[in-house]
Amino acid sequence: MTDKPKLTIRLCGPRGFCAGVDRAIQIVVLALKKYGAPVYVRHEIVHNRYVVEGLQARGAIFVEELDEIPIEHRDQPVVFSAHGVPKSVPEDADAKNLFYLDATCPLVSKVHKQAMRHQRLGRHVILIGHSGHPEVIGTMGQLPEGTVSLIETVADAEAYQPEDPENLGFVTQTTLSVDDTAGIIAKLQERFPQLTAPAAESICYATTNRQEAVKEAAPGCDLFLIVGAPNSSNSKRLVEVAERSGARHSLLVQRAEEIDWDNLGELSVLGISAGASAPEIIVDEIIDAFSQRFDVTIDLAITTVETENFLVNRQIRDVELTAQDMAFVNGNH
Ligand code: 2E4
Ligand code: SF4
Repeated sequence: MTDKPKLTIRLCGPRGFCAGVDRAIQIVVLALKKYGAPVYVRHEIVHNRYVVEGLQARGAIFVEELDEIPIEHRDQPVVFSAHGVPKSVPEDADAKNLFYLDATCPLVSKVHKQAMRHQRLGRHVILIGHSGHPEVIGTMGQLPEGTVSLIETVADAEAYQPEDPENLGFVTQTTLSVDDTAGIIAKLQERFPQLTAPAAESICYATTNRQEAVKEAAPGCDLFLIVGAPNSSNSKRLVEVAERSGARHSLLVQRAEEIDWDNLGELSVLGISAGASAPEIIVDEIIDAFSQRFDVTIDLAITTVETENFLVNRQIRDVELTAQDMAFVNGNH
């Protein structure tokens, strides 16, 4: 007999690493193997401190801009993060004679292409997204200044005054709230019936699936923990989805040590999911921390199974990963 209080953990699936994150981390690990340290990475490869520190320990150096790469290291590779970069970044890398590997998620690149297609067909581009986020900076930076307008909210969609309302096309950031975005698009379509949608959905499969799983699991949860970082757009959206879908309270947590055990309130059902950049090893760490204090039963809340897999850049496909490398790349080490 245990005297610990009973706790049911509803563990969402899919959760954690998506195919784009897996690929981006693999690119840095493969580059380190093939070219040796240091490998520079422009911006956090994905928004997760554990991943960044793990790569630093292997010899990666993170910078925000290419200018930070010392001249004597300009023969070492630089990797662009999964969030994508404005066109000016590869141009600048070429001008500096740098060798770069682009780890932009293929689904972000797809949005870039859709934005360029709108523009080629004479449409002013509306980008729905969050100001200042690196993916938004990257997508806006595919097009000349003044040819993209950023819309963040329904209020922005209401106030927007385009020069040519008949010639508009939209794309979105890949990690937005599915429901909020639908509201913004509905408002834009109501005001501009000619507005052209992208040929394919911009919010990606991983964002959609993680939100759907949280939505299903949230009703009746006393607390919903989302493993993820405060600068991770997709993780923050999961916190909102949990609260809106019926969890009494939801929190973003980066590591088990952050949990404020004395202030969790009455707990009998706990939801757990993880953003696309959060490694599974941290989910395990958090479940272990609860198991030390509660008599835990795990209830899997799985809405779909993902099989997506993205190939890494041609130049590094010949490098082999050890089992330990693979465990790190998959978030299990
Ligand atoms: C690229 C695109 O965009 P977000 O802040 O959610 O990035 P994060 O690094 O947390 O997640 C991976 C990722 C990267 C998601 N979409
Ligand atoms: Fe790509 Fe979607 Fe993952 Fe972002 S969340 S890296 S767009 S698969």
